[in-house]
Amino acid sequence: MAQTWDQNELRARFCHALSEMYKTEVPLYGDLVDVVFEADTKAVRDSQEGGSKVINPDDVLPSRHRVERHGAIRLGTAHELSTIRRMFAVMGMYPVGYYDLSLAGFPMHATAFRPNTQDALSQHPFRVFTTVLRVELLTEKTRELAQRALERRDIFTPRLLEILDVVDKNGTLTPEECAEFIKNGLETFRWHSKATVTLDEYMLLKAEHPLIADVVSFPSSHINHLTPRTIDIDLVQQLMLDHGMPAKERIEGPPKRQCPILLRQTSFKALEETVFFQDTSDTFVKGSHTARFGEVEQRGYALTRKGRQLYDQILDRVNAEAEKLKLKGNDYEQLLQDHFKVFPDTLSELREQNLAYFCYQLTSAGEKVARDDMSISELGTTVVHLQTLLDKNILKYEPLTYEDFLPLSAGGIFNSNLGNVSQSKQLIMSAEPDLDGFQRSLGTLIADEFHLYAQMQQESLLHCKQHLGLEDI
Ligand code: OOG
Ligand code: NI
Repeated sequence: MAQTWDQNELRARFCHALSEMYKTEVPLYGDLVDVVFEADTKAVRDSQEGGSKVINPDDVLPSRHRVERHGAIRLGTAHELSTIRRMFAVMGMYPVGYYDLSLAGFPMHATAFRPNTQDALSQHPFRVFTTVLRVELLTEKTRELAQRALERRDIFTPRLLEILDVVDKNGTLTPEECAEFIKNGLETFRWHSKATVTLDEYMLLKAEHPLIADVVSFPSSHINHLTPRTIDIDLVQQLMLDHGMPAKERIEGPPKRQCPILLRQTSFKALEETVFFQDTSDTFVKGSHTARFGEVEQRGYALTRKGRQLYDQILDRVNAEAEKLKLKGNDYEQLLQDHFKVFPDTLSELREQNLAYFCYQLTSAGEKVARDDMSISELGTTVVHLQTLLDKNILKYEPLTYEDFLPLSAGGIFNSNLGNVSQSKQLIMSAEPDLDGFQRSLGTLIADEFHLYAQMQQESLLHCKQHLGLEDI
């Protein structure tokens, strides 16, 4: 069915409106956006002045960077998840990747709602990491309390639900309905300082796990952080400290490299905010809650399964050794750098060893070959090896950007923002992942992120093959 609205445009507008709302709710996030702008401007200037840093100007302007950000929300029920799925689909955002957070001791699992084609990503790459509580991993005491509180709330406005029904029934949205969609959609993510539980109940939930309290105690699924993308995260970290912002101690993820891989992230620590808890006599008591923060990320190359395995192996070794030797701070960074030396750090090695995904394109010489059939025969055959086309400078390649998340570094971020966790952590850590259960609640299948990258790489090769008039590459 032909759509009557532009999903990419709606996503861009929604992301902008959400960012503006979050700036008024968490002013420090606005400061962070300014710091990112300052850092990126400086990084571009330095690279243009011939500094040592190699920055691909395509990565800078006009680019995704100015607008790019991700957010994170936490949901409580299957109904909330399936409705969020319908809401994000209106903006061209679909579930990609399954993240089992029980590995890090959280009674939750997650997916990322994001655009899933290169075209949509290049138009506006907004994504939302969406966690869902696994009530079956709670103790009986908190499970009942959580279920009761979650049943009572409705995180969607009635008008939003009507609009979603219109989309499902007719596949159409008028410009007025799009505007209402944004206005009503924001309500789902708005912060409310009035809790839906009593202070005692909150403390009980929090004692089991601070995240349970965050999911269950409020009438909406407030956005818990927004994350702009930067081209120089080390500089942002430095500037945050210079500006006296409560920055996290270290940048999560891989170390700084010539060829950046996956994702590096840092944040300012969550703020303690005043909350009014229900009282038995329908009045409120004052308390506080710590959950909302601002984060920043630098995106690197998407790794293949093989590349990702190597990354995970190295990180596991680093963490085991750091724990044994009780290494922290600079010592930890040094250990990380040392261990990552075995991860190839040139584009050609990453490609030849099948560690990262790439997009192939015709060079200008290649374009000439494509225009002039005669030159094709110079290649001698209609089936040409990819390496030959690269050697002959007919094709070139560039790495695909990693569009997803790193649950373990997410774990680091969770931990630093929510204080210590309880003994029930051990129990949670022994739980199995539950992809089937997640998909059942979602009401659809989750796309495999590796599959999406492989498909993009394959499509770029197909495109080259067709242009060169080859049978196969
Ligand atoms: C989600 C954390 C995941 C990231 O950047 O890895 C995330 C959460 O805190 O709910 O956003
Ligand atoms: Ni995040």
